[in-house]
Amino acid sequence: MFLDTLARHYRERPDKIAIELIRDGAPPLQLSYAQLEQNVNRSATFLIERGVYPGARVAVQLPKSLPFIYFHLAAMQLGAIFLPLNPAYPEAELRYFLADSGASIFIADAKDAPLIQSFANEVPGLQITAYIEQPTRCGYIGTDDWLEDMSPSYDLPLPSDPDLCAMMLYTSGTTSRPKGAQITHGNLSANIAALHEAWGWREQDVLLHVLPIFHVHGLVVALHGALHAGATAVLSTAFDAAQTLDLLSSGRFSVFMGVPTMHRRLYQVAGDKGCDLSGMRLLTSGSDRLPDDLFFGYQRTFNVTLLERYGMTETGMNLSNPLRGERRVGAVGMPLPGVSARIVDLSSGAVLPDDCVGELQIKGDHVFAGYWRQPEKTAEAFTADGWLRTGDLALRETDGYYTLKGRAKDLIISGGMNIYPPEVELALMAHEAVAACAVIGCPDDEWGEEALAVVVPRAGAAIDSADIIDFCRARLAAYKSPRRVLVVDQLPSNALGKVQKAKLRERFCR
Ligand code: MLC
Repeated sequence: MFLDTLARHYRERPDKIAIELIRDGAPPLQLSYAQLEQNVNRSATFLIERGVYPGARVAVQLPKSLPFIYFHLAAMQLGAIFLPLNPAYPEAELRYFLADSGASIFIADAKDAPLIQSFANEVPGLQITAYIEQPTRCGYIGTDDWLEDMSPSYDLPLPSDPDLCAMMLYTSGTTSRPKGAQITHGNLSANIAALHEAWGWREQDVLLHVLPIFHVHGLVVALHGALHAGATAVLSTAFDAAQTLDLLSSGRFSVFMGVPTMHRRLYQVAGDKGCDLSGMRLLTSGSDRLPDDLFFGYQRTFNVTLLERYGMTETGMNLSNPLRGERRVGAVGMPLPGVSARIVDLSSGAVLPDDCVGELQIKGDHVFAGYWRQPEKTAEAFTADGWLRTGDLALRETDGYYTLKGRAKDLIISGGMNIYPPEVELALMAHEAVAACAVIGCPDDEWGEEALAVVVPRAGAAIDSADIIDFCRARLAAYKSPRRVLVVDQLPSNALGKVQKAKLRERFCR
């Protein structure tokens, strides 16, 4: 399993750089595999001393930093369930995630301590809050009190049950509040082994890591990918297109992963001058559809062909264009090793032949174990014969390539982040001036889609767009809040009273 492979790297290449953290105004901080092991073990001791036991939920809301990685690996090592939280979540979301997961410990950035202390004792089950000082500034290699005080000796066996939950990633839904997707050790191992084989990961690889670290893309596909290979991951704490392009053109890196919004910014920064990145082994794009103009523009500008792949939180990666062979524009490739895919008619449930559009369904050891304490939602996510319904529409071409054709689920993807309209609509409905609302995604060159709120005011109430946006931002992370608000007298609905979002998109998306 992934942790066993990592333990082998700790032993076999102790001096090799596992992680390098790029810092503003200071030299990069380098961490060898031996130092990583030592600090992960110290962090495990820290957790044990605070009562963490196998199965406990360890919630962590830290910036992209070394302590985040230590606690991630330490929690999994202890058989606990790691729960990463986006640093952008406001109090209302934090309360929900902590309460729903039943986290017993919450590790957060010290700057947020006053806010967290103001509500922590109201969260059922939460026993311990621990604060880490300014992780982005120093990065911690045994120089910080909390780590130094901890023993690095650690002799508990690594988890051996593939069905044990390793981490929980919250995803929203089309009808409910966010649900915790339970990812097991077996899921992680199956997916990382498949990617290792398909993408030819090797020890010599140097990954430039610019993604957020609390999603499956940045955490599993990118970070685990590099660590599983015994390679080096160079972490930038935020994405800056000009800095990233400088780094990519330095010749040091072999692998880079991004979402289309990042790739578009890189391509715009490079401009007509371009930049030859053909020395790099692998540049991937995912988390949202890669537009055709970006695929070709990237080829012209950088002399490389992006490799597009398809995944989701509940599964990790499912399909990928080939490392060698045709990377087809507009296609998300073929099933990864160990992954089965099929296309199913949404109304009859019949499996469709090639070239027909239906729902993409997935099976394999990488598919998650269900939603945390939500058996009905878990049951809805799977067919009777055990296939995961992705909610994405796709077709399989006769030569085996899959192409996405739309969504059967109500979802907006903006800059690679999923925004679930029902969750935003729930927030909007709490506003006293809102009688009805619908949130739709409109195409946008930079973000892929942007969220637009269409709002019906209560009788006699006036809608102030800025106020509505601020209201949402107080309840939801900023990226989920609508960017525009439009006021209408009435929402179009069908005979069952369901809002016809397609009509709204036709009318309001420019
Ligand atoms: C930031 N903002 C966004 C946003 N990201 N709004 C909508 N959608 C987003 N994705 C907001 C900020 O809050 C800010 O608001 C304003 O937009 C401008 O911010 P910015 O500085 O331009 O944005 P930046 O910080 O540069 O972020 C853009 C980005 C980031 C593309 C780098 O969104 C990002 O890292 N995306 C990657 C997401 C990802 O890793 N997804 C993987 C999910 S896993 P204001 O008003 O406060 O200034 C998954 C499975 C799979 O999907 O297959 O991979």
